[in-house]
Amino acid sequence: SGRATSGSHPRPRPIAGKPLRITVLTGAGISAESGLATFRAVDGLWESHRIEDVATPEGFAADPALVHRFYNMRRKDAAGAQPNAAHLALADLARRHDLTLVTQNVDDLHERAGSPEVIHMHGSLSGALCAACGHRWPAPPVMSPDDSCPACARPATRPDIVWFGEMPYHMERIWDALESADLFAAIGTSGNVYPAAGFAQHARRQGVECLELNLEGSANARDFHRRITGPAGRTVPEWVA
Ligand code: BJW
Repeated sequence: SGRATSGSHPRPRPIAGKPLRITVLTGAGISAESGLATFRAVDGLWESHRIEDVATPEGFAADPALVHRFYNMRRKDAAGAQPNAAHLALADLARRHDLTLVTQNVDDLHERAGSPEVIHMHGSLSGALCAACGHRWPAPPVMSPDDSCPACARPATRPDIVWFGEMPYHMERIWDALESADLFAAIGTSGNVYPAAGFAQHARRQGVECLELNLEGSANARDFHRRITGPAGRTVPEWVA
């Protein structure tokens, strides 16, 4: 698959005045220009720990303080970041089309850009979850393993994040939105982590046009009909214009 040239991609123009049904999946690449690190850009390490060691239930069980430190840092970084032109363009797209916005990101930059509804399939930095009773509540800026659950009082708090081996959230709604879309677009995601990495193949099999916006071809690039190559802060506003 070569570089897609601008002008050859399907623009989300209304057909006969009717808005299109568009399902968008975003990944870490859309927040890169807001200054938030992607997962696989460097070597997937954080303080010499493999991402798989801090983003798994087993990693949390082995060293909850380490995992909380990782997410406390991420929460602070996200709070200090601003939405970029790509987040703003997707908020604008929702005003003109029937958009289902699914993100793998745990930051809130889509919400702060004005997107009316965001499906956080991998959870959110703004949520706390009790590993003992399943109660959810808004996360404080800094969490610790000693924090007790407001519902059951047990010290079993964790970030409300979907780790490896856990079931991503809202999957039924997401499969429905993929199947009923006119267009599926994946923005800034490397196509390494399932089930999100399988969305394009799933949509394509239902006859849905699939478009990728990325700096480079993703691991599942062949599942897309087209690619727009470049930084999301430029390509997404151009695409939705
Ligand atoms: C730019 C840019 C710019 C840079 N402009 N672009 C086969 C089928 C199904 C599942 C599996 C399977 N094989 C293995 C699994 C299990 C596993 C998995 O997929 N493993 C793989 C590593 C193989 N999946 C799971 O465990 C998932 N759960 C699941 O499958 O449940 C089913 C089940 C459960 C139980 C029993 C039975 C079945 C859960 C996955 C949870 C992922 N969690 C993480 C961490 C938590 C969130 C957090 O801490 O933030 O989510 S992992 C991490 O990767 C994070 C991300 O959301 C996710 C995806 O990363 P993303 O967004 O793609 O980022 P990068 O860094 O990889 O890529 C950035 C991209 O942007 C690059 O392409 C750049 O080029 C681009 N870019 N700058 C545009 N400016």
